[in-house]
Amino acid sequence: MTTTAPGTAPAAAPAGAVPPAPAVAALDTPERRYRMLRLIRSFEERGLDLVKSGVITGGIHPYIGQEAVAVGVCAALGARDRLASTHRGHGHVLARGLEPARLLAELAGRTGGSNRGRGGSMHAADLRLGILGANGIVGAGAPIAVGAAWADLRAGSDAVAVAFFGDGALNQGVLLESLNLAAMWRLPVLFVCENNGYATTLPAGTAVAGSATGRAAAFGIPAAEVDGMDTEAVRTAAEEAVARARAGGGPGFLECRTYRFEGHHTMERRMKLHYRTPEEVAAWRERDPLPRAAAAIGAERAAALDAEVAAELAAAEEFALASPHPDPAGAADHLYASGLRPRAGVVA
Ligand SMILES: Cc1ncc(C[n+]2csc(CCOP(=O)(O)OP(=O)(O)O)c2C)c(N)n1
Ligand SMILES: [Mg+2]
Repeated sequence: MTTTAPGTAPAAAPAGAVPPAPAVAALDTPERRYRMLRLIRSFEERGLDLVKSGVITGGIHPYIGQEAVAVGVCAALGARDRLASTHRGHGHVLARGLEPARLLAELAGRTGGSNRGRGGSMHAADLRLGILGANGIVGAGAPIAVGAAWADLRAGSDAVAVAFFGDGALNQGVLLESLNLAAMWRLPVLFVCENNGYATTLPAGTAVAGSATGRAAAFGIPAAEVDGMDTEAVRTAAEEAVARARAGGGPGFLECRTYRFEGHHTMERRMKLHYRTPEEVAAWRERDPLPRAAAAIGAERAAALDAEVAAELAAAEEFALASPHPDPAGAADHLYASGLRPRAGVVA
């Protein structure tokens, strides 16, 4: 696996062919990090349109507002590292290097998608990039990352595995079990809690006893609270935790305080829910990570990168929408690993 600058269009592979291995996104400069923030933001904004127009069915959980977490954490990773994502996972997989064309094709259920159109938004994966998958089960990425870290450690690799999860996972037993195993076995895992203040409509303040970092501390895992609207603050904290884990120092935990500017899910737009005040949303929008990152590279450079991203996304959409839907006759394909024998008594 190589690391190259983002922005390359996916090669048009013939139907059924395995596309070439994509490159882990290089996020090693402020310009590249800004570009990725913009790519995720614009991808999600276009995603909202495509849900509205019915091109993406089933809806999405928009990541808009939280981009600094995905970009800051992925900037701290190396080519062999892995990540387990969440139901709000587009930012994570894009920041890792999944081509927007293949993610969009996946969201639209097309064969050119990362999962051949069979997974959709909440299952986007690419094992060649170490993306172990988005995940519709709250907290379920944590044991997957722990398992990956354990396997890599046993194989003699120095890879680190990241588990992203929201504040809603803080009360899931599986997260606590994962923290325990990671600490007991000194596994190279970085637990990243994206605390956006709400689990669907439930405010974290009314649901989470104690604190996120307190849970990590209970297992002896070093934990830090980070401004999740500041890409550079997230990156610095993630680099420190990743370096420690890679050197055999065991797991780390970051609580990134962030906010989603959109609803929990695109369905929410039609539901007229009132669980956040307009003032609260406006106050967090003031802390948007994009203008901050743009200021660091200068307005002119940021505008040039915005134009580059717009062109990349237009090409991505063209690729995704030209890609066919899977043949319904193959609906049962890939459900079982090949070579498995049928269970006794089951007629093949
Ligand atoms: C185990 C489990 N319980 C409940 C749900 C339903 N559900 C989907 S998203 C969500 C809220 C998750 O909140 P959080 O973890 O804070 O992530 P956020 O949506 O804020 O990114 C819930 C309860 C689920 N998918 N899985
Ligand atoms: Mg949340």
